[in-house]
Amino acid sequence: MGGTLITVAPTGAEADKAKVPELPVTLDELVETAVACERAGAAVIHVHIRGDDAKPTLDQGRLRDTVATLREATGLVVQLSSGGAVTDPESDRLAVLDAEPDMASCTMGTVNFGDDVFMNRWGFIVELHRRMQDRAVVPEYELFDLGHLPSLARLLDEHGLPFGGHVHVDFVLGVPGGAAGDAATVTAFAEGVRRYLPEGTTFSATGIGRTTLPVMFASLASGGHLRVGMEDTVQFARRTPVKDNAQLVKRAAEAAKLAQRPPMSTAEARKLLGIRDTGVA
Ligand code: KMH
Ligand code: ZN
Repeated sequence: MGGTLITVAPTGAEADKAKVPELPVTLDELVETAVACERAGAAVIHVHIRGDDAKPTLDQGRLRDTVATLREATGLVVQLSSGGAVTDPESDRLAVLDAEPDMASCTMGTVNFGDDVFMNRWGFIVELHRRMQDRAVVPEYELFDLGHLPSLARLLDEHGLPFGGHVHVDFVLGVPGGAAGDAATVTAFAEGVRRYLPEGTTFSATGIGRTTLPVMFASLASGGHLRVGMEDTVQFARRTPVKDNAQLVKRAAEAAKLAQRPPMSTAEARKLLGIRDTGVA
């Protein structure tokens, strides 16, 4: 078995900078965190950006600057979130692809999201998938519930494989309203990948809040990859806030080494995921 792909999700759209001062929200903070996380073992960065008011935005100019600056400063695979915040309209979420990232997320169904609803209509999913095929952007399919597995099988069956031909999915577990963040659920998802998705499909998993550790260890035990970051948890341990994203990546890298599947380099990640050549090593 090969190495472990570590994705860092440093910001998200939900945490409040006023309550979590360590959250990277400016471009400078994001780049500083990206450099530190690459050094600690991350190969992919899942990016949500914030405006001057530290609130989530999908501003096109900022997205383009962010992609260019991260490419200049790091070798990380740049994955933009097309999920945005629950309030973002579909048109803005589709326009994320205009910023020409290496990858973008694509959530495979509507899910309750705490007190909100994270809306992902079938027609929207199809449009996002097809635009990514046209623009040579590699999707990371986000699965919040078991039903998202057969939905992805249907998408691939009706609309073809993603750009590059490789299918990579991420289990997002422990969202209130979605699948639970525990080892049994990771096992069920991993089994579902084998049952519904093309041979060679790879998966990572992330656990929200206190489910981070069980999901991390269960994913490694199931042959999966890891996503960590302050988008998903701002607590490092009980009563101990996360210091910074690199602290979470370091812990994931240590766990991966213990599992004898050390972190993949960015070059290995590009090859595995089938990222188009943008001149970045
Ligand atoms: N912020 C959530 C509503 C994604 O990035 O694609 C959606 C999310 C998923 O974070
Ligand atoms: Zn996200």
